[in-house]
Amino acid sequence: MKIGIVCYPTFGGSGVVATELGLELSKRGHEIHFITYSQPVRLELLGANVHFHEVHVPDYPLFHYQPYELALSSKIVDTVKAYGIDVLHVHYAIPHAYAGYMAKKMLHEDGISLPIVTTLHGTDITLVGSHPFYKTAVTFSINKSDAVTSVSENLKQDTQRLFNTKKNISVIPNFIDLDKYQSNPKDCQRDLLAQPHERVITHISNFRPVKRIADVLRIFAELHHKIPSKLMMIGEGPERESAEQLSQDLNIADQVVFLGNSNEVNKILCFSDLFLLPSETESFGLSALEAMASGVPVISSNTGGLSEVNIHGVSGYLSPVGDTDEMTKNAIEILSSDETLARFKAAAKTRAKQFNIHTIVPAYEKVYDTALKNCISI
Ligand code: GMT
Repeated sequence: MKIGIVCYPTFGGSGVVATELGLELSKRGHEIHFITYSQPVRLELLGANVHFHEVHVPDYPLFHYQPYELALSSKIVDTVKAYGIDVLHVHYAIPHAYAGYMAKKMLHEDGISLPIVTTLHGTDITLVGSHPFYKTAVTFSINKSDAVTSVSENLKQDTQRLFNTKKNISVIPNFIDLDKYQSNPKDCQRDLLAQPHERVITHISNFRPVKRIADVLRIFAELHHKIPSKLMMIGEGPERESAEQLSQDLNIADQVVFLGNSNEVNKILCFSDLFLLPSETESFGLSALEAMASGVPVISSNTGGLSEVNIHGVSGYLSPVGDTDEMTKNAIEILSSDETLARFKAAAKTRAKQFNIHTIVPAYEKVYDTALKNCISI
């Protein structure tokens, strides 16, 4: 099958899922065409079966806002015509599902039918999409998609509730390439960042307010008094500066390492002992799954779809959003003895196997088949 993939090419979870999906589909014999404004960050290998088509938005002084959807929908039409794409898979509803629909309509004029599969990732529904400024167009784009998937049962329910839609939504969870997370001792250079007696705590995100970065630092500030440890903060975003300031204010700056964005989170997770994800909302929590695949237990909030990933008392613990006291207590419990830590590490790894890329990706292939068969005519 020839599959067009539209996504955000950045470090965000939706872009990572879209990229890993495209690469895996290409290994399964499909021809993949990424259509986006820059080469996706995890797309290192462009091969015969993987193509990248860049969307250019020329700067024009008349435009206060540059019309990205317009450029994207034109690029989709041109790419579909040039390469004979069978199905378009758009990741993140805004504005991709809308641009996809416009492309479908334009192609229809030329007698070409293009099924659109929309994958909802989280904030496109919970934070941005349901805002009154966008809601009408997002509802329309969801209803006009030939197939809709969401990354958790919780996100499916949120979508049905917030958008009052009867659209059938298939739940296909985030997935993981387990082979990438098998630690190779040569790549796993723990001693560069921590002393042998210290535990290593990690947080990975886009440092947006929804991640509650201050909670990460507060949990760490409490726990490091009881357990010598280091905190690895991976990612970039609007809260990074205030996080660095807070780590000074909490007197933990010497124990916290801000590493910025990384393409190789597996090389840090391989020596981590605990992962912190106290988000305000989280449709799935791909970073928690990446941690678990590396055998790192997760202390998370009990919000959104996190309970579909992290199992309380098994792969880690879940607590109410903002309850940093309980999160700290649970973190200390996991880290206080080598035996308990080893038990949680093993259970986290076992849990991650449920989300093996090789078992989840075929579910997308089925959705493409269904969308092709039932393509809504315009
Ligand atoms: O905020 C992020 O984590 C980025 C965001 C995105 O859209 O790129 O991630 C969302 O999609 C991921 C992949 O499906 C999910 O694992 C994340 O939980 C989800 N983020 C939120 O819901 C906040």
